[in-house]
Amino acid sequence: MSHKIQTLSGYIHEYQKSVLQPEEFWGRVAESFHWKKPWSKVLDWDFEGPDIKWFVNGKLNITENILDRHLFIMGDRPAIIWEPNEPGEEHITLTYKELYEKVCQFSNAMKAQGVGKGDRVIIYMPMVPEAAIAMLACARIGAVHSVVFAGFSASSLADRINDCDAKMVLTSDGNFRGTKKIGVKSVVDEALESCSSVEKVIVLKRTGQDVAMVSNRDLWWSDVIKGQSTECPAEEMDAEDMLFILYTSGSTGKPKGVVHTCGGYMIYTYYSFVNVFQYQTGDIYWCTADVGWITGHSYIVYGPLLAGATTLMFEGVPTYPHAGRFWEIVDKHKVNQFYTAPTAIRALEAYGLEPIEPYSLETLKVIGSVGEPINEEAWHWYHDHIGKGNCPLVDTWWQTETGGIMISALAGITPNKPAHASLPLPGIQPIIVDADGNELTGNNVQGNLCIKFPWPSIIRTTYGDHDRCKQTYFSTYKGLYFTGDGAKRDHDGYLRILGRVDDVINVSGHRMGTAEVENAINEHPKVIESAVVGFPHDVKGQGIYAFAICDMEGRTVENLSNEIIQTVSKIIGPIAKPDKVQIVPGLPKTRSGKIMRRILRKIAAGEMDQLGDTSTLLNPEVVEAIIEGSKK
Ligand code: 7RM
Repeated sequence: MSHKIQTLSGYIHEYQKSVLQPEEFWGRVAESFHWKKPWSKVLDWDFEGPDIKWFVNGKLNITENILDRHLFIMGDRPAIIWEPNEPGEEHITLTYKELYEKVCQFSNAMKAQGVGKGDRVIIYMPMVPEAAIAMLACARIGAVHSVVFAGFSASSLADRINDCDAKMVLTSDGNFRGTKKIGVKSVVDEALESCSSVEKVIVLKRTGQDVAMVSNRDLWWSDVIKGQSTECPAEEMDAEDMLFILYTSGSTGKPKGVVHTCGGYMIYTYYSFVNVFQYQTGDIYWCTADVGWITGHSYIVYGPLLAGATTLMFEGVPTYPHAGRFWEIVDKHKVNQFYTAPTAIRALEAYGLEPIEPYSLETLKVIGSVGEPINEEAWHWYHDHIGKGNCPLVDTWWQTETGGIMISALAGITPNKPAHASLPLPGIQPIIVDADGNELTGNNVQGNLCIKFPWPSIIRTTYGDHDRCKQTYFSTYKGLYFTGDGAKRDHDGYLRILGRVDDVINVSGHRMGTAEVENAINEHPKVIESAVVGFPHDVKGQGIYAFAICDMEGRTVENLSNEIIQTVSKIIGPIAKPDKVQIVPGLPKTRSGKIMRRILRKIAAGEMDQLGDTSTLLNPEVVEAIIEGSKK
């Protein structure tokens, strides 16, 4: 089964076919998968609804395409290599056959605990093989998984559990990250105080730390799998049945549950994986993301395993026990494709070249970047010092909502251009529009990035609130999917992503809604009003800058700032902590009472000379005071 593009002219040819005859194009890719029943129509769509169906009436189970299909030819090949946090601990290799057995066994265990097709299961786990096993076991029995990044707070976890009415939570006692041992089960316990839908919690023993087990609710992983068969029939799923929900931040307060379905997601994650990374049988592929993010779903678990690849999972952090850990792992496991985030590159760059020197990195063939725009300087460092100047660097642009990589070079096939995601994958039809939605054709244009035709892994809905999906993505410009990103098509016709044009901040590749952070800050009893903006940050890409009007009675600026930071950490999680909190006497507002974030963004960036006209503000005098305060 190969749909791998081999040459530049092959790319051009495939791209044209995919645009002129999309149904024929995707039908042909889908034919090489195992379907329990064939589809009656490749695509039914309407962006108004939105109502998008791929492989209509087709029946399948994604795990049959990941596991059963690979058993005979490559049952003994490694599927997952797991590298633990401690370099001294043995790594684990699971062959396709072993993965098959573990997934089936855990599927049976979940069924025995009352989980069935359509039930929602929360996975709140560290980066251990069982996290992938849990995802696949859900998919095997038709349960809908929702992985929540194990760094989120109890209240963020509770919001997600309640939003999707989850019946079960899969978790671990704790999590090793660098020098730290972090409680995980304790966070679940706290979250469940405000959740009534959860019937069972299954706990994997990882750190061995003490946990409280609630009787009739909490069970050990090792106990529930005891005596369970290592064979489990794969549930028949409609192509449009839900595969998973993944919560992501947007420009309004509450994270939304992005829904992906079985058929289209399977086809597109496979297709994009083999083409972008030019994966060859036997290669060792490593993506450093966490399974709590979409990158972990599509390019640690589903895409690679659908392709029969060997995917490496790393439990730890880039700087433990030393800043060369990534490179040590590349050499140790002979990694061929390495996929990481610009923030990790910039953080490691700060340690200089010394940590790289002991390692040859000679097995690398392809290096990749994802999560935020990669600045030219970081691009060159990554390309020269990690790729040694001879690995194509794929700058992959995509989103939780797109399910898979949309704009990227195909490694070694289409041209590499620093800081440019470059060209759309076959089947992807991006356009740049002006503020009124007019398409800007030709080169040297800049505007908002939209997609004008569906692709198989496009978002189907936002869980429990279809109108929110419509409003967020399909209403800004009629007949188009709006990405929320700005983009430029340069003089050569390559696309460069310029970052968000909405109220979303991208901190180290993690999306944070400004409203979400403001809501958390406003929970502090001393805060009267707040406004949050992003500002340029050397390592994180963007940092979080919070302006807050507060009642200062009984507080110093310093202790109140710290309390605000702690409040955000408690409510959302440490990843949302503001880098800077400024207590202000007022916030700049329009006459209709809207906060002028544009002005706050300029102040946060230190661009005081570019504030523009502030005279039309309701309270222009406050701007001076904020500028003064920002210099402290
Ligand atoms: C995969 C992922 C999506 C947002 C997206 C962009 C930004 C991601 C790139 C990028 C420039 C890239 N999903 N983004 N990749 N910007 N170049 N290669 O990150 O849902 O968490 O974030 O991330 O703004 O809209 S995500």
